[in-house]
Amino acid sequence: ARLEKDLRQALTNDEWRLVYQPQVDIEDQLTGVEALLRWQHPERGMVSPGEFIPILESTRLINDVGMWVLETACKQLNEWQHQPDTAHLTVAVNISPIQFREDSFVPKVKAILRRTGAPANKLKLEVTETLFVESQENTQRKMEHLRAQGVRFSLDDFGTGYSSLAYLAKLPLDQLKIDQSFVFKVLDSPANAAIVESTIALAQSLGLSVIAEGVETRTHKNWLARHGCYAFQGYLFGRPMVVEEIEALLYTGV
Ligand code: G
Ligand code: G
Ligand code: MN
Ligand code: NA
Repeated sequence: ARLEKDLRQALTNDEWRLVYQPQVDIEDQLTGVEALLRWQHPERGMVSPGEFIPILESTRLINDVGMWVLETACKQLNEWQHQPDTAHLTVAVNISPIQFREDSFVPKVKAILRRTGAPANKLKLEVTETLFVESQENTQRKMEHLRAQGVRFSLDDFGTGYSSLAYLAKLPLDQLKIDQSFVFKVLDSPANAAIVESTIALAQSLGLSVIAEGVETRTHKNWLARHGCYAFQGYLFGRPMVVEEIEALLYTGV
């Protein structure tokens, strides 16, 4: 209850922060970032999302906080697009199904794009399979609307949900994100390796790009590249960090 009360005040108290985790290509060059939310609590210090996202969702506070995240990420995109060294960078933002299902979601995203001047085609929304379990037609319509504006969709935690694969044929996705739980085990579990190989093949045959998260070692990266995955995110390239550290990577390399 205390946590919920504090969460209700976090927005007005200016306690939300975004950190950014690098996404790189086969040559370890920075191609973009994933924006990750942190709560700078006056007494508890940095609180991680595992502790507060469920509460934000059950109280629907996720709607306002999620819009703060999008707006902050889009302001960053707008700053980056005006400098030659950063103009190519994409920003991925996690979207809770609760937030996506709001009637006002699409108009709000469009308003944020307009207000911030961010290039829509550099914005990637990370959604999860849970979103596709119910009201598929509504979901499809909303995704198509945003896709028509240039916004891209990446399917987070791929393979960890319970939904069928039928939605893959219908929804305007751009990318599958291989979940870290599969990536961690590719070297020692043949079953996991098979799942990752099949995911890469599935993405290729559907014309989607594929990115692996949770890449912690050079050996993991090389295995993934050998099997046709050429985009990566994980501690090998960098932890979630502040904007200044992301920009420094462009000059020093990861
Ligand atoms: O930041 P960290 O790597 O600890 O993230 C833990 C979980 O919190 C991940 O599943 C991530 O998707 C989720 N998460 C992080 N930031 C956001 C956000 O801004 N919105 C939503 N809905 N989830 C987030
Ligand atoms: O569910 P989502 O993909 O949004 O979760 C991102 C989460 O994964 C964040 O909490 C981030 O800190 C974490 N993460 C990113 N890269 C790595 C990694 O290489 N190893 C581990 N253990 N966690 C990672
Ligand atoms: Mn994510
Ligand atoms: Na994930």
